[in-house]
Amino acid sequence: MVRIWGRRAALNVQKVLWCADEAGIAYTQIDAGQHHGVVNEPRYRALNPNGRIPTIEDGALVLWESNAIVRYLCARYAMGTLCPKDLGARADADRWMDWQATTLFQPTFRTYYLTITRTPTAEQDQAQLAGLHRNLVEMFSLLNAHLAGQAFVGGDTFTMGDIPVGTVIDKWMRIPVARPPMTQLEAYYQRLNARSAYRTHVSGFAYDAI
Ligand SMILES: N[C@@H](CCC(=O)N[C@@H](CS)C(=O)NCC(=O)O)C(=O)O
Repeated sequence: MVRIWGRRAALNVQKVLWCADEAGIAYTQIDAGQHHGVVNEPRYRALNPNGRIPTIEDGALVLWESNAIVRYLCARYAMGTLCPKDLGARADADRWMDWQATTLFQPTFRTYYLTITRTPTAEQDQAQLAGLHRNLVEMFSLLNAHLAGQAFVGGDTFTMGDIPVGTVIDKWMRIPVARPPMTQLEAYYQRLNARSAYRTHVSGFAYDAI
């Protein structure tokens, strides 16, 4: 039984829970982070010295970093489906996972999202927000164009490559900000929402849930 540490509303934990359900993995989830505490306790720091969430335990294996966890779970429990066997297709999925972590999310989307949802309007830096919004529209336009003629980021089938970007798209689609129409991205969001694990672990939460 895999143990997944982290509060359910956290985007990086949502990736892992969504992935676990897609892969049909038996797991237990343990609340940690924010008001749940736990992350500063020595027993948690022994598992994850960053004091961040998520962390998983699978037998003797302890792993942190959400995208690494998603890669591991897919390779271990969903090889040939969520983790493509073909190395080119796998690298393509990896590419979108890395793009989510290093280009889309950190620092741009994370800063934008946290400002919109956690900072009182009077304290928001509107010039900074406008710049971040411009960058995000450029990035989502790139993905929108990529999705023309294909259902998922790696082609016609859902893979691990869809999981990190899927969690960010959910927040982007629901935060109360202006979004230029993006037909393919909107259709992709609907396709993700047709998956019960996505509704359970991602879009079923309030966009600003803590
Ligand atoms: N790069 C790490 C980031 C982990 C991270 O920052 N997680 C956030 C939640 S999404 C966290 O631990 N926040 C503090 C908390 O919830 O107590 C990953 O992808 O796992």
